[in-house]
Amino acid sequence: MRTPFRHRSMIATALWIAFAVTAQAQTAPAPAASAPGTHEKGVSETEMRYQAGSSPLANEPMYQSANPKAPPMTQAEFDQGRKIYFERCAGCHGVLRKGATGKPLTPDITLGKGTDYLKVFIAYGSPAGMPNWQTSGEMSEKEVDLMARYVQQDPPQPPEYGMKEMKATWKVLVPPEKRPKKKLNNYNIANIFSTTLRDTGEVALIDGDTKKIISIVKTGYAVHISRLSASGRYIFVIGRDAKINMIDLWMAKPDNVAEIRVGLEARSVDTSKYKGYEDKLAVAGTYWPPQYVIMNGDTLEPLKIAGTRGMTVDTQEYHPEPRVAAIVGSHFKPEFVVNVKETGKILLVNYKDIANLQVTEIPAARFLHDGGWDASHRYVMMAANQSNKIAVVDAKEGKLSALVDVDKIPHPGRGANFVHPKCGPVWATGHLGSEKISLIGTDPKKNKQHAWKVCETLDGQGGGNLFIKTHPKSRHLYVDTPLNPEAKISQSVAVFDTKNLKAGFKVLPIAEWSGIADGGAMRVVQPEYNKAGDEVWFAVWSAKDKQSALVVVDDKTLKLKAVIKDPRLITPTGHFNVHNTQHDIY
Ligand code: DHE
Repeated sequence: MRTPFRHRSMIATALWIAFAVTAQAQTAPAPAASAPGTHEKGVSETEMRYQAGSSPLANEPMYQSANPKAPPMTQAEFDQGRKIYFERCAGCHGVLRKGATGKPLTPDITLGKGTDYLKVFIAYGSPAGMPNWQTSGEMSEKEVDLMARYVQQDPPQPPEYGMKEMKATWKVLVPPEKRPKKKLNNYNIANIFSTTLRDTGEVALIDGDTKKIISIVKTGYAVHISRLSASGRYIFVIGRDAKINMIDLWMAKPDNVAEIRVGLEARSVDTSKYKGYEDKLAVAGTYWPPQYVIMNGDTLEPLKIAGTRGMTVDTQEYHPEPRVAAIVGSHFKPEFVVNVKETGKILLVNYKDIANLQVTEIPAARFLHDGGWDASHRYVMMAANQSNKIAVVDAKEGKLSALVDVDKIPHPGRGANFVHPKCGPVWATGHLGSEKISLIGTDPKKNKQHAWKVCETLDGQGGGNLFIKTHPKSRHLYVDTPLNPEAKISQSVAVFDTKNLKAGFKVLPIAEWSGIADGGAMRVVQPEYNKAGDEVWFAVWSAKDKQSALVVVDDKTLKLKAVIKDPRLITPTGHFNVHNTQHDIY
């Protein structure tokens, strides 16, 4: 049965689930069972909840400035308010409370509203998407009163983080000259998977051939993604605390060879992929401070930091904290493609001459989040999720090719490329806010009439999709729905036959196949192919104290092939195949 978010209560439940998902790594209590159910506008709130995950900034010391007009607060109350703010509110309202996907909450606005008004607002929420923190049981009456007073104080600013701070955390654990001169293990490293173990701050390196865990490597807090060096030798892992670990796959037992903390909060890392620059540079973007840093690809030595504060793409107003979201390395030029979320700009950062850094600023749309390459690797497709658009950038010409309207809250991960029977090559995205899957034509030469247009829209199982995947050797397209409020949908995936899209989708009950009896949520996340493109791996993401697993599906038969279970596989989420990630195959 096809189940989009048809009912308000489902949307509301999804919001709470999404919140629980993002907050899982933190100490925040589980959301109350009762869903808010008070929001009329609805679906875009899913993303609000999704973004409302706890920030590592909650633990940063910040200065309390006394605003004589604001209601008094003791230092202890202020510190508690700050902690709650960064655990619950900053993801939407911004670190400096200037507004992001949520409304601004600066004293010039909040003081005029007053404590009583703010208390009602926080307790009961609003139709525009503010959650009902008190009536949902998420905050006590006392906490609501505290937060109503807190948001009238001057927003404390987390510290900046520059070269000095980066260098102080930078460690080369094994210098390049002491590293192996050749591969010292027998692993087929192109088919290793790096699996995020979100809540333990580790990645599991898994041998894709034998399905055995090679090693568990310590990384940053609430670790987020893994990316590969151009040669496929090094894995770069970034945590939400902006810690990067560089793992050498040539070692007898692959392990960390360098690490650095590049800021206070981050999500993205990538490497130089252009010919002649293979393994030379790495780049990471931070949520706080709003900046990106180019590093030596061998050692992680920070070389150049560039800030992203500036004007928004549409109203051309100053934004003090535009976060850096996805970054990809171009194959066409010595450039990194950097998404700046709040200003809605895509930067093409040319790394040929780092001292005289040349940056091309492409106007896209606000709230750029994730995205990836088309099959030719010439066009990069980036989701401006709150704008319901996909921005297409021509990496060869350095220009915006199109802004394509799609459905509610596109969330492609890196997307999926295949050849459509009518439209030629297409790139696909699913949506957090609906069951739709948009297929966008990507061939302006031979299929011009379909290029940069939605050529077909498929109906998937339901909203709450995060990742979609296919492989050049496969005829299947897998669509997960981990944030769907219905367990049946969040615990399974839809699979389409790309040669016969009209047939609709089949449902694979991945969580059931894992054989886990009591995993709690058991969300099925992120399809990822092996190197050969004949297996697809899924994470069955359970609570921290429950059993999780990886489930491997035979792509030809769509039957269960293997289940990987191990007490060390705690909260697996993303998993990244070395070969496919190295070559941007998706
Ligand atoms: Fe992610 C990619 C940000 C929550 C799993 N996530 C990304 C990227 C960004 C991002 C900017 C793109 C990185 C790139 O390509 O360089 N993610 C955020 C958030 O801000 C958000 C919404 C809230 C938060 O507090 O972090 C968030 N993400 C999550 C989750 O809750 C997920 C499902 C589980 C987890 O591990 O935390 C999650 N995000 C992922 C994964 C990718 C990702 C698996 C990589 C997808 C890919 O195919 O490349």
